[in-house]
Amino acid sequence: MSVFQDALGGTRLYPLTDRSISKLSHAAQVEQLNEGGARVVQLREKDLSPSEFYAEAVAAMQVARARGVKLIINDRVDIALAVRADGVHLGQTDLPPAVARRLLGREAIIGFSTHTLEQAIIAAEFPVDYIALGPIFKTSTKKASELPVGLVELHRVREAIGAVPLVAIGGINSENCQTIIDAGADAVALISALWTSPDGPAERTRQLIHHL
Ligand code: 3NM
Repeated sequence: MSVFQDALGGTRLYPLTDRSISKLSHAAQVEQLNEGGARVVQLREKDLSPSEFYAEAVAAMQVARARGVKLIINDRVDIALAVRADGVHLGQTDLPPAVARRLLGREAIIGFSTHTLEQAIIAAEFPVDYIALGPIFKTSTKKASELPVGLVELHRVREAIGAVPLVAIGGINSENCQTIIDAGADAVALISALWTSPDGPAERTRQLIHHL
């Protein structure tokens, strides 16, 4: 089993934090998500300064360690290193995965965002533990997101990247998540469907994990 699949702990849910939607600290979000059974969480932060994000990440790591949750830091290899996170999630314009691997070591979980079949094929040769593809559907959470890739392209990526774990992201919710798994994703990454759920994030996390 890959380190990423190991981190998922038998679930297919990969939740991301979002302070602006949830109105909670990253630490409180990790707590809520783990309350619902999440085993791995990505801290995604687009507004705080590095020093503020560092302080939030330290607090989130304390919660994660106490609860046995794996934490992946979005974009920032320096912060992942500084807080001894379990890994980093890189975008197309972040540090190259091979450089992050050199800095973080063999044990770190490294994920990489792709938005087309071509990018995913290239990414499959990189030293990454999973490839993310998105947005699968229309999303308003990511500023300047690319055009939706859809289920057919998701399936093509699945066929093209062999055994590399595949995470689908963008516009995924309780209604469409099963179609994503059926199209070949190993896990679904969600933001707004968790943090805007009328049932609350912990309960929605629980439902999704049970459902998938
Ligand atoms: N990355 P929601 S789409 C963070 O396409 C992110 O790589 C994307 O939020 C990509 O679940 C996206 O609310 C937003 O649609 C996901």
